[in-house]
Amino acid sequence: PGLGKNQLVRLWEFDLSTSRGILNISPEEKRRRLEVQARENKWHQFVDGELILKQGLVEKRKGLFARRRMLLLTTGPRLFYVDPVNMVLKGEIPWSPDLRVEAKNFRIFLVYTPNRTYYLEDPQSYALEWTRVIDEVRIGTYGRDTT
Ligand code: 4IP
Repeated sequence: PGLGKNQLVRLWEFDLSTSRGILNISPEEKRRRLEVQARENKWHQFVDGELILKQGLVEKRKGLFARRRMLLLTTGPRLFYVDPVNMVLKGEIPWSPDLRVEAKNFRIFLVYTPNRTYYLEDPQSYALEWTRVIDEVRIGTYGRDTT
């Protein structure tokens, strides 16, 4: 039967709650999770073979309007967003050592990149969790900011 989506999510929550770190998994473990993801996660087709670390529906605001998007944080690190109605990859938030994330409240979080600030809203109020995971991936990839 394999692992369900919720079990996978819980596995990652376990990683987050320990000192192990979200990116610190063995190659076999990564291979195993990728295998499950390819088989059971319908968003797998959009992530360029990367392992999904966190996924969730958000409203991405640009100008006056917001678009509902499936936000996919993966190894790499990468941050993809997909139109969940038409099942089309719409874009990617570019990663760099300068990327920063900030929660405004339980719903709204901002992702700062050198050329654009992304306004994101989690209708389920998991904004703090998003910022925590993105920050952990940032620090795990580029190191802790000392400035
Ligand atoms: C669109 O607004 C959507 O918000 C697009 O998001 C966004 O592209 C466009 O910004 C913006 O003009 P309307 O749908 O109301 O026209 P998405 O790509 O998720 O559909 P990105 O991807 O860049 O946020 P521009 O400036 O990128 O075109």
